[in-house]
Amino acid sequence: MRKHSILASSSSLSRAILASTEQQQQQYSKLFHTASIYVGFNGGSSRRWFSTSVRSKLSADYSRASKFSLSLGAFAAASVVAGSSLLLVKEEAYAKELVKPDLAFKDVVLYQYEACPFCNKVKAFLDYYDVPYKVVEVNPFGKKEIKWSEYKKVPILVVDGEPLVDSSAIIDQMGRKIVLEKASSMVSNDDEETKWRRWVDDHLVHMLSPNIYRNTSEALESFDYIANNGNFSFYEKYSVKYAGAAAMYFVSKKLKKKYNITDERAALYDAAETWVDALDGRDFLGGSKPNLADLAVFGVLRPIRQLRSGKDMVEHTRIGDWYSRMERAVGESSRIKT
Ligand SMILES: N[C@@H](CCC(=O)N[C@@H](CS)C(=O)NCC(=O)O)C(=O)O
Repeated sequence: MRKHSILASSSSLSRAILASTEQQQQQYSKLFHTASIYVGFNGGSSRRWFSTSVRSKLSADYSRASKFSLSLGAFAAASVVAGSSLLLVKEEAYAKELVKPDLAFKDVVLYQYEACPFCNKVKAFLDYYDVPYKVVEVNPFGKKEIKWSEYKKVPILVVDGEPLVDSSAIIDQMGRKIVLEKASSMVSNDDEETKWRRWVDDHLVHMLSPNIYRNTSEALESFDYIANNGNFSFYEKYSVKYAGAAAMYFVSKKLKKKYNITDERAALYDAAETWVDALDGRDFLGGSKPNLADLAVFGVLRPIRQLRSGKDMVEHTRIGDWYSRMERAVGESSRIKT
């Protein structure tokens, strides 16, 4: 009965959207654009699984090595130890960058939507540089959590009381805070890095909505996660899943037109291949370590990775190896669980 009425209301909503004026459609679009970014899964658990399995693989290697050394003698043992060290060196190359304790921030709070690609870009940066942060999940209807702010979008990062807005600007400013003292080339005007960071904001992010809402089952898959992980009241949670999925299905068709996309999957695969071509055989765009463009691409793709579209992307393109290296490099989330 309840399901029936929800479906009925979502189909009236769809009809309403189809019949609405351009101005009304913009309002629908705005309402559900906000909900639309609630897509994806917490990459933390898969990363934890990954690092745990790498650790257990290494310890299994060590335990095998010691048995081997007992039976074959010191020479063999030395070779195995050398082999394991090589594994460790490779693992180290993919490790996160640690901010020195004297540069640590006292209080970092991220106002976000769990699956917003821009918020995930900031999280990838904070996780990679191991900056501990608290998260405030904003309710898109009303946004009372950011009432204090004139800027009404997320992410907003409050660093020791100072609010920073806009994902790329936040990363630039945080980068400068760290780099000034660290004297490394983390924030550079490197043309390649800047160019690909822009590509993420101007091109890659626009591939997401048309893909995750491309048909009713993918739209429902996306909104199931959104409903269960966002900050919604009991009633909002149920209406968001069905009404949101129905609305975004239609909105995504409009977005396809706006961004000149004919086949959304092909466009997503094409973007993934373009990125792999840009790597030009390197582990990361930054070389042996990720740079800010690597972190930006990884951040916006992370929310869709476990959805149908993300799985298809990894299955049908060459991006998977780089993505796995990024998971290892970014490592565990530095989010403070409250
Ligand atoms: N250029 C901004 C875009 C931020 C943005 O559009 N955020 C969306 C969530 S993904 C938002 O807050 N939308 C709220 C709204 O449009 O009312 C950034 O990079 O941070």
